[in-house]
Amino acid sequence: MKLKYTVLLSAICLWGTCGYGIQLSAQNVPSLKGAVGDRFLTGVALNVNQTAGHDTCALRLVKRHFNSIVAENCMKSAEIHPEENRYDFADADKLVRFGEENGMAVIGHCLVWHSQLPRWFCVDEKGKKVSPEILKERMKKHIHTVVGRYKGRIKGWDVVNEAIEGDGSWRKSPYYEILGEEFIPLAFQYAHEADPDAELYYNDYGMDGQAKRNKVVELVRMLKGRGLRIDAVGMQGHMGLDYPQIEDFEASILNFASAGVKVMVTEWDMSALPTIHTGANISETVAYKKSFNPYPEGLPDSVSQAWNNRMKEFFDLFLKHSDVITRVTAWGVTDDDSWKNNFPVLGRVDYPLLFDRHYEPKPFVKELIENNSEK
Ligand code: 9MR
Repeated sequence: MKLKYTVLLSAICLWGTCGYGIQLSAQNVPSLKGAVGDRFLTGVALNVNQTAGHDTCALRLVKRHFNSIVAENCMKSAEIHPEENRYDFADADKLVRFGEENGMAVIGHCLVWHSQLPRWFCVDEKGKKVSPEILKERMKKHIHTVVGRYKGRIKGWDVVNEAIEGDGSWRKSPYYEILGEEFIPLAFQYAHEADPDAELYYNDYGMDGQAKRNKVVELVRMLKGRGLRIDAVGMQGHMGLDYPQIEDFEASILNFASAGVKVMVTEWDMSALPTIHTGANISETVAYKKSFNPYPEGLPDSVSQAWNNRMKEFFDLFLKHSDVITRVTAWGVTDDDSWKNNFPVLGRVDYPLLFDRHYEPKPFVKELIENNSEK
């Protein structure tokens, strides 16, 4: 009797703390990954609070609904390689172990990126840019060490992140300034040397734009032309209620696929707040104004409906192109986890992810699960 009471009580507590998502966590209850099936991997980015095991409600959702994970931050070079002779693998190790224990495809993010780059990486002790030879050596060592550590355990790597501007020109990153565009094939070469079986990706935001789309196609062709491995292009998929146009997003999927690579939606989220700008470059922030943060207490039904309809439209697009799309990854578990609460304006309350702050699936996710479990 006492035991029954305790079990009942803990069930009520879990319900109260973690919401409907937890109910879905019970065995044999339909899930998002079940609804998607083998059409593509259903992925999510984890933060360190989650990989450390603290956010247990989120972890239950992750285990139930997703079959692929990626590190939101802990594999970036500033985190994993803060000083030239010091690596910090603690969080990344936890992430990889969690993925393995739960039979998930683990994705590595990211090897070469101008942002979250440790201060030492591209300069000498006097703060002057290092020579091309030194930067090549550093890149090689970084990539060989990180990729090598997880050899055979990571399905694929975002090798180069955000190297192209919206107008189709090369981003003038420290890598570019020192090595020119050559840093890109070098990074792919080093990654392949370190784990010949790992898939390799180019990842970027704003991929619906024509100029960037064309440049990415050119880049894929250049890498392939040199005999280098590139498996997929990652379209980050940071969206808003009024961008991107679904036709433009679709055109990019088709263009990338026809260049001979698979496509992944790697960082999917959709802001429900007024659009300030459409970029994802974290240095492009804007000062807070009350009018930028209109729904601190919750989304009005009309906005929620528009958001859900638009998310469904995009999800249907991903399903339509599941012959070329191999993974769709949400950039965080619940709305509370999202970087969008602080970008491009610090301190807003946004609603961009698949699960809400009570760990409940959003209506379009619920519908997707329910429709697909009836079949
Ligand atoms: O979501 C990430 C946020 O927590 C970090 O502060 C930020 C800087 O490292 O990076 C965010 O993730 C970015 C991703 O790594 C690359 N594409 C754009 C994402 C949003 O800025």
